Formats: sequence, C-alpha cells, structure tokens
Amino acid sequence: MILHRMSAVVAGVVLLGGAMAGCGNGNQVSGGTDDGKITLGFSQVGAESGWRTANTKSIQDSAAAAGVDLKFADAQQKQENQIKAIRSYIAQKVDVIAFSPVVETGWDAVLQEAKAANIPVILTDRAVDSQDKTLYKTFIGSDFVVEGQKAGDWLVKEYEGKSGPVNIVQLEGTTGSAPANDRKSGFEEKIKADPKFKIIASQTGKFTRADGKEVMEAFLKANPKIDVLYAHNDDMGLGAIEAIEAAGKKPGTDIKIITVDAVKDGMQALADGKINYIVECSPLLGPQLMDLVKKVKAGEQVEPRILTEETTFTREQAKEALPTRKY
Ligand code: GYE
Repeated sequence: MILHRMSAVVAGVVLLGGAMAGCGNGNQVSGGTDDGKITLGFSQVGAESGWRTANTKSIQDSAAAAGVDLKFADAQQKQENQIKAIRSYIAQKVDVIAFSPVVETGWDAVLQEAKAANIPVILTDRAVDSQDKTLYKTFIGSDFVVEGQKAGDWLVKEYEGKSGPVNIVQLEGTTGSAPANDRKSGFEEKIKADPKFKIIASQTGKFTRADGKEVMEAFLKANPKIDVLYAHNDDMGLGAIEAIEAAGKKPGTDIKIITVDAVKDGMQALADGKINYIVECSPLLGPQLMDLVKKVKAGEQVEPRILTEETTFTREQAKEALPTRKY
C-alpha cells in the first residue's frame, strides 16, 4: 500500500502537466441560479462517528465561508448511495465533485463518467485503488499507514523490557475502507518484529460506538486475558470502554487502549485515564478543500496528494489540549 501510494504521487505529478479542469458551466446549475457561484457536489460517507460529524461541519461551514454552492449527500456508509449521488451531480453538471469514498475498490466506472463529462473530481479523506490517476485531480487527507505505525510504536515502547505474551484485540474500521486497511497494516508492521505481541482477535466495529461495544463484549467473553485494545477510531474505543466496565474491568488499567482520531470525547477519556494513547487524525479538511475546488475550477495545477498534519496525544497532552479542542 505504501508503494502504491508513492507511485500514485509520481504518476499524478507527471499527468497533471496536461490536465485542465472543469468546463465553466457553473451558472447553469444549482436550481437555475445565475450568481456565478461555483457548485460543488459532495458525497459524504455517512454520520458514523464524531470524526465524521466534525468533518461534515468543516465542509459545510467552509463552503458557506468561501461562497461555494454546496450540494451535500450522506451515503449512510453505502457505496451504491455514493455512486448514485455522484451520477446525480454529473447529471446536474456541477462544477466540481468531491467525495470521501467509503471503500477503496470499485470506483473506476463512475469516475470515468465524471471525466467524460469534464467534471473534475477531488478525493477527500479516503483513497481509491484506481490505477488510472487521471480520474481525479488530487487526494487530500491523512496517511493512515503512518497513523497505524504511530499506534504500534507507542505499544512497542510501552512494553519495552517487559515479558509477554501481550494479548491484543483489534477493532477494525469499516471493512474495505482505506483507514481500516491502512491502520491495520501500519500497526501490525510495527509490532510484528517482537513475537510477544499477539493479536488474538480482530474484527470490524464499523467505526461506530454501538458496534465497538458489541464486538468488545464478544471479545471479552471469548478471551479471559486481554492486555491491549487497539481501536481504529475513538468511537469504537468509547463503545468498548462501556463493555469493559460492564465486565467489571478497568479500561486504561486492566486493558490498555489505543485509538485514532482525537475527537473531544476520546480526548476526555484519555484525560480521565480510560484511554492510554490517541493518534490524531484531523477532520478539518473543509478550508483546504474549498481552496482546491476553486483552483481546479480555474484550471490551475494542484498537488496530486495533500497530506494533513497530525500529532499524537498522551494523557497529559490531552488534558492540556482539551480546553481549546474544536471538535
Ligand atoms: O477515523 C473515523 C471515521 O475516514 C479518517 O472515518 C476517516 C475515519 C475516521 O468514521 O472515525
């Protein structure tokens, strides 16, 4: 996956030279308005997590601030709904299409339709596995492999000099999604060097609190000794904390917990000592997305891969960051 990403960047740079954006049809769309506004069709994954809620708000607020006419559709975590939304944006002749692909595979046909209609596409947050890099102008979001690696690095350090086995359970994100695939591979890559780390169970919790809780209940029933939980997002970790407490165990102490995102609720649990470490993933992609929308509409060249800047949080750092945390 890392190699795949790198070749994507190289290919994108080469191809961008001749790539021109949009077709100047902004005035004919959006319910017949003729106000010269850029129309953006955005297909969102869903409303599965605190991260997603913050991401949606960021996109809506920054569209309003940038004077972009936003057509927004929530796909409820279903690829077929996203494909329908994208087709409808093509039919409406929006100026730019952006979307956060729920899974990595299966986008080529609809992306080719957008290209044939001369509508530039921007990927936000999650990647697609399309080989043809001319199908989208750029991809803005985090490096999920690096996030998984950061989680693994913390664990390796935490258990340095201690004997094993260290029994780990993993709550994976939405099956087939880029963050689930990459957070898993990045983490596993870091811990595999030491055989004391054992992933004894790994299952999807669909990035939701409810599923995180349910799957953790099953993990707890099946496994008498769990030392560590690695959850691919805060929400699943928070659901799991409920299951751990209900089982009479102390989250953060009896079972160490690592999560990804750093939304407020997660940060609060970290400050309270129920989560031990959080890898940040920023949902605030809206302002940069609107800049890119304007650029591709104007036919300007954009970087093919735009990485979000992120950090990590320990308990002390969470306590410090919480009062000013925006999401
Ligand atoms: O980590 C999770 C959300 O794609 C980065 O999706 C996003 C992930 C995020 O549901 O909470």
